[in-house]
Amino acid sequence: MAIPIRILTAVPICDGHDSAINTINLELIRHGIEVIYLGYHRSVGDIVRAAIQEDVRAIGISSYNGGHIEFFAEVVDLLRKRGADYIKVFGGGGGTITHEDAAVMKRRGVDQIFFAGTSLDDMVKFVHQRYGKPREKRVRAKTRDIALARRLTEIEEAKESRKEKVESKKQKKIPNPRSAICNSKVIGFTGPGGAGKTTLIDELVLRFLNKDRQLRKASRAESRIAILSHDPSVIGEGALLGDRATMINSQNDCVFMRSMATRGQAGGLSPATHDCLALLAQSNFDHVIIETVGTGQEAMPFQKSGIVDLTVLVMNPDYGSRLQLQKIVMLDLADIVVVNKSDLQRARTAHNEIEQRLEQNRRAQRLIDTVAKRHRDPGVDRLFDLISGSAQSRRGKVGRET
Ligand code: B12
Ligand SMILES: Nc1nc2c(ncn2[C@@H]2O[C@H](COP(=O)(O)OP(=O)(O)OP(=O)(O)O)[C@@H](O)[C@H]2O)c(=O)[nH]1
Ligand SMILES: [Mg+2]
Repeated sequence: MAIPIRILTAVPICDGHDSAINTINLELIRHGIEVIYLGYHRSVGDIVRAAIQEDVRAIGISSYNGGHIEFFAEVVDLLRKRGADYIKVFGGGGGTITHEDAAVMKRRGVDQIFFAGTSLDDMVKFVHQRYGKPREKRVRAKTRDIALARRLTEIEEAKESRKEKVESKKQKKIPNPRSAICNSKVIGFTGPGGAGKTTLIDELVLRFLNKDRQLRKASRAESRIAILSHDPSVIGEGALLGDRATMINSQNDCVFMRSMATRGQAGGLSPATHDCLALLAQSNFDHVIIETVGTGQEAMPFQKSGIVDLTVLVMNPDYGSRLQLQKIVMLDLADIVVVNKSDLQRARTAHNEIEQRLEQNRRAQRLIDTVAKRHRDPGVDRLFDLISGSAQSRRGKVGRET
């Protein structure tokens, strides 16, 4: 089975024309490519950081509002400065980018520009031919993020090409996430599709960064967070890895984010998750956050021994009725249950029903209501206090948090 090509796509700063790139993303995915979509209105720095962390083969930029000669060239230059000129740059922008502009852009290091009227087939063919070949032997990584990103790719590709025997030798060097040298706190987020997991994580990251800024003023110590985010895909097919487009605050030098496709594995994670998580947990991050894909009633994604310290189940108030709650296995296993979207009408009923369900477990689980899409939401503040360890010690029973 061929290893999927990973590509990052984005629209430049001050440009909201995302309709073209959405069409192109879909076509690439349909042809087996994994597309990490960063969204529109993105700076050169955000694009380059994301491309390095995701260890993509190339960056596809869609540009309509002018300034493309400078913007594309700045991306190429910053990749070079960061020691990542193995990542190539290509793109398009209808009739906005002229043939003369494209010639200048190519001279400044851009691989290819596509013009109005090019068929989607031709673009897909280009990506396969230019970026689908096996990588040349890589030179020594110039930064720790490049080294980490490559190691994650090696783990993922070894699983994919069934070289587990070779990989298992290397894996002996990767300790279990909970072993002594892994000092990161690993927090797992799971829950049904669209419950608000990504939005919530991004708000929590903002709080981590703000807290860190205050601490740094006092001690000058720098802390970093890692995020391992999952989106679904079937074996041999592409995937849209779109969490970066939602995680605005997490596009920050203090955050190392990696998007993974499940590549056919059921249950919310990828075949390579455990080993990638183990690697991140020993890579000097203070917190490692993992988000599963949207899961079903039977899912227990973190059950595999020792994978996370703390599990958070994010629920949508619209789960159905009390009967559905009886079937959700994670309600028995989660340390913290969040009723997100508590701005919605059914949220109060949902809170009461879930509270009663959790009381049956007789475990020290916490229940918190949040509105993740609202900035400075007090529910998210409470969740942050619990997760970051600054909250009071856990109560012995389910506590009402609102
Ligand atoms: C649709 C559109 C809009 C929509 C955008 C919807 C959306 N969410 O994307 C709306 C109506 C919102 C809009 C708004 C504006 N627009 Co407008 N818009 C267009 C329009 C008509 C089509 C662009 C498009 O999506 N084409 C469809 C794609 C699939 O086809 P294509 O462009 O031919 O691209 C081909 C290749 O280049 C390639 N390609 C494109 N990108 C990429 C990326 C990669 C990685 C690859 C491999 C290939 C590739 O794919 C296609 C293959 O055939 C163009 C005019 C035009 N005909 O180009 C103006 C145009 C881009 N808009 C323009 C302007 C000025 C604006 C506004 C500023 C208008 C205003 N005053 O408010 C705003 C700005 C919005 C913003 N926030 O940035 C100008 C830009 C002029 C300039 N550069 O100086 C244009 C050129 C119109 C014009 N002639 O004046 N716009
Ligand atoms: N009304 C409301 N909408 C929210 C809230 N939080 C998130 N959303 C919206 O819910 C939608 C899904 O949010 P995501 O954060 O992508 O949800 P997710 O659980 O990560 O989704 P998957 O990863 O696809 O399972 C987005 O449109 C958010 O803006 C909230 O508190 N209230
Ligand atoms: Mg998500």
